[in-house]
Amino acid sequence: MNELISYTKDGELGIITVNNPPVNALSPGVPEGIGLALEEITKDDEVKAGILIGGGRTFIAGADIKEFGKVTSGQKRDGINFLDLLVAIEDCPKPMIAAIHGTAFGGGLEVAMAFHYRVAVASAQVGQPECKLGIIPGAAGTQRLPRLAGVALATQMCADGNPINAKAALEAGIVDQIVEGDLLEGAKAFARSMIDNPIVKTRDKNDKLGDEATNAPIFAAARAAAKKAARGMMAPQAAIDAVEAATKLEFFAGCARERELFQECLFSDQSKAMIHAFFGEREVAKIPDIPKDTPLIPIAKAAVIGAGTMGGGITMNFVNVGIPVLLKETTQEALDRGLATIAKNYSNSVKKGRFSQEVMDKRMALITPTLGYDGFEEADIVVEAVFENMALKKETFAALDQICKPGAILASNTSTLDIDEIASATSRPESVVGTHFFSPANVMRLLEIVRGQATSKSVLATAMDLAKKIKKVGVLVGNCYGFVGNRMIHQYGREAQFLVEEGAQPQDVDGALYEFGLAMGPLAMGDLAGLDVGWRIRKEHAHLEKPGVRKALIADELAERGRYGQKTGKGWYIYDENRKPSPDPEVTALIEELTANAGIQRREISKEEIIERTIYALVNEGAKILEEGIALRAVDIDIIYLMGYGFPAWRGGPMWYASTVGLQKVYDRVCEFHAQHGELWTPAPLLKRLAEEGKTFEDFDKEKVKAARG
Ligand code: T1G
Repeated sequence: MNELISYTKDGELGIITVNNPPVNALSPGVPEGIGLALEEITKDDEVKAGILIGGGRTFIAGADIKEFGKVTSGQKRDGINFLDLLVAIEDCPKPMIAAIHGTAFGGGLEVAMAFHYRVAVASAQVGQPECKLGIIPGAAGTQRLPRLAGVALATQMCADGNPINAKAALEAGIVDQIVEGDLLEGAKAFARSMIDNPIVKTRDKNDKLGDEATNAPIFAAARAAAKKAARGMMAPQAAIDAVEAATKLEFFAGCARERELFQECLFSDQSKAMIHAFFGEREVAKIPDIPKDTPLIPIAKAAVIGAGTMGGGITMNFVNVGIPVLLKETTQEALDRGLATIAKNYSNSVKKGRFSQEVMDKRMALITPTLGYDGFEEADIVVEAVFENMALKKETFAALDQICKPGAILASNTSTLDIDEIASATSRPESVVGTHFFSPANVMRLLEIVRGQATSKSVLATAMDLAKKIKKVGVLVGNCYGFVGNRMIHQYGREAQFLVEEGAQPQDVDGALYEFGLAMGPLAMGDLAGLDVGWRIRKEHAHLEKPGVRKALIADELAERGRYGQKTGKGWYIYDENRKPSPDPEVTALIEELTANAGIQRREISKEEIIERTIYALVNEGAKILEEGIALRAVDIDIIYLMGYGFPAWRGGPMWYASTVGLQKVYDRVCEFHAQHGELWTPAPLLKRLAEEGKTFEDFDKEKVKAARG
C-alpha cells in the first residue's frame, strides 16, 4: 500500500493496519492507502472479510488537524473529504470490521462507522470531539452516528464533543463486541463469524432515527444546553442542525447538509482560534532550552503545607493520581477543617456519579494529616501553600531546607511573590520552583511553573511532567510580580475599576465582558476571590507603588467597610442566600461620592470602550511580558488565559484575539488611551513593532522558533 498503510492476509481475512504515529491521523496518504487496501480485499476471491486496525497506541484519532490551516488559507483544495472512501468501505460486498483501541475520535469514528461491524477493547473510547475545534464531524459522522446510537446520544456526542467508553458504545450499538485479550485476534474471530452474515450498510439503518414528535424535544433541549454550556460558540449548534438533517433527509442529502455546515464552521474565526488553542496546549510543554531527555526526578511521595482552600485542592491533585500526601497544618482545627473540605468535595463527586465511594476512600486514605514535619524527609516534592506573606514563606523554606532529603523539590504555590527571594532562604535554590495553582486548585487546569534563576532543568522538566500527570496544563513562566496571569489580570482589573469610576456601573463592566465570552466579569470575580485578598496584598506592597500613578478608589474602600464580596454577602454587589448578585444602591452611592471627591467627571461609557480598555490592557501587558522573556511565546499567554482565567476558547486567548482585531488597530487604541490616561497605558514596544510591521503575535512566535533553531 504505502508506508502509512500496510496490508496483510491471514487465511481468508484481509488486514489493513494504519501506521501514522502518534495518533494515526488521517493525514494525506492514509485515506488513499486504505482505499488501495480495500480494492485488494474486494478483488481477491480468497479474501472473505476485511479488518482495519490502528498500529501503535490507538485507532485513527481523527483527521489531521494540521491540514485544516492549509485548506482555510487556500494553500490546498478541500483536503478533508473522506466521504467517497467511507461509502466505498460501506459498499464492499464482504464484511468489513473496524478493530478499535485507544481513541476512535472524529474522522476515526466516522471511518469505523462506515464499516459493517466494530469491535473494541474495554479501554477504548469513541467520540466526535470536533466541536472542541470549532467544527463539526465532516465525514458523515452526524449521519451515521444517529443510525447506530439513536438520535439522543448522537446529538449529545456531536454537540458536547465528549467521548464515551467502549462499554457505553456497546450498549448504544456503536460497537458490536468488546474483545477480551488481543484485539487483532478477537477481531479475526469476529470477522470469521460474520463471513456468511448478510451485510447491512450503516447508511441503510434507519430504525433508530425516530420521528418528528420524539426528536423535536431532543433537539430543543440540546440547543438550550449548548447555548449555556458553549455560550457564543457556533459549532455545537451546527452539529445539532446536522444531526437533525439526518432525521429529515435521506442519507446523501443529509451528508450534503452536514458538508455545508462543516465548511461554514471550518472557515470561521472560532475554529481557527480553537485549533490555535488545541496545538497551543501542546506547544507550551516544549521548553526550548530543556531537552526532552532531561532526567526527571521520580515523584512517589508528596507533602503539602497548608490545608486551606489552595492546599486542600493541591492535595487532591496528587491523591487523584495515586501519589500519597503528607498534609501539614499548624493547628488540629485547621487540619480537620481542611480534611473535611476535601472529603466534602469528593462526596459531591460521588453523589454526581463521577466515581465510586471506594475510589473516594482510596484517595482519602492517601492523605496523612500532620501538625509537624515528621515524614517530610521522605517527600520527593513539598508544595508550600501558606499565606501570601514573604517572611512566612522564607521561614517555611528555611525549615524545609533543614528537613527534606537532597534532591527533593521545594515548590511554592505563591501567586505573585519573588521565587528567587523565597529560594534565598534555602541552601538549594536549584531545587526551588514556583507551582502556581489556580483556585479551585482541584478544578482549574492551569499550572504556572515559575522558573527561578537557579532552578535546575531537571526540576523544571519534572514539574512540567508532573503537571501532565496531575492532568494540568503546565506553562513555564519567568519570575516577576504576578508572573504572567496575575500580572496581566492586575492591569485588566485596574481598567475595570477605572471604568466604574469614570461612569460605568459595575454590572455594565461585568456584563460587557460576560457578553464578550468571559466566564465572569472582573468585579464579580473580585467578589468571588474576596476583595480582602487584593486589599491585603496592596497594603503589603504599598511601598512599591509609584507616586503620582492613578490608583483605584473603590475596592479598598469596600474592603475597609468589610464588604469582602461573596464571603460577606456584600462586595461590589449584594448577594442573596444563593449567592445571586444584585447591584447595591449603597455601592452606587459610594462610587458617586468617591469619584466626586476625586473630581472625576462621570460620563456614558460604551460596551466597546469597556472591552477595549480591559482586553487591550491585557494585551499591552502581555506584549511587555513577551519582551522581557517572562513568557516564552504569545501562545503561552493565550493558554494561560484559556486555562486559568475563563477566557473564551473560541477567541483563542488575548494575544490571538488582538491579532484577529489587527495589531495596528490595537496599537492605535493603546496610544489613544495613553494620551487620555497617562503612563499606565505606555504602549509596549513589541506591540508597536508588530503593528508597524503588519505582523501578528503568531508571527512573533514563529520568529522565536526560527531564532531558536538558529
Ligand atoms: N491531527 C494532528 N495532530 C494530532 C491530532 C490530530 N487529529 N491529534 C493529536 N495530534 C498530535 C498532537 O498535536 C501531539 O503532537 C501528538 O499528536 C500527541 O497528541 C473528518 C474533521 C488523540 C486523545 O479532535 O484528542 O476528524 O505535540 O499530546 O495526550 O469529521 O491527541 O507531539 O507534536 O494530545 O495521548 C478530530 C484530537 C479531528 C482528536 C491523544 N480528532 N487529539 O492524546 O496525545 S477533526 C480530534 C486528541 C476530524 C472529521 C473531523 C488527543 C488524543 P506533538 P497528544 P495524548
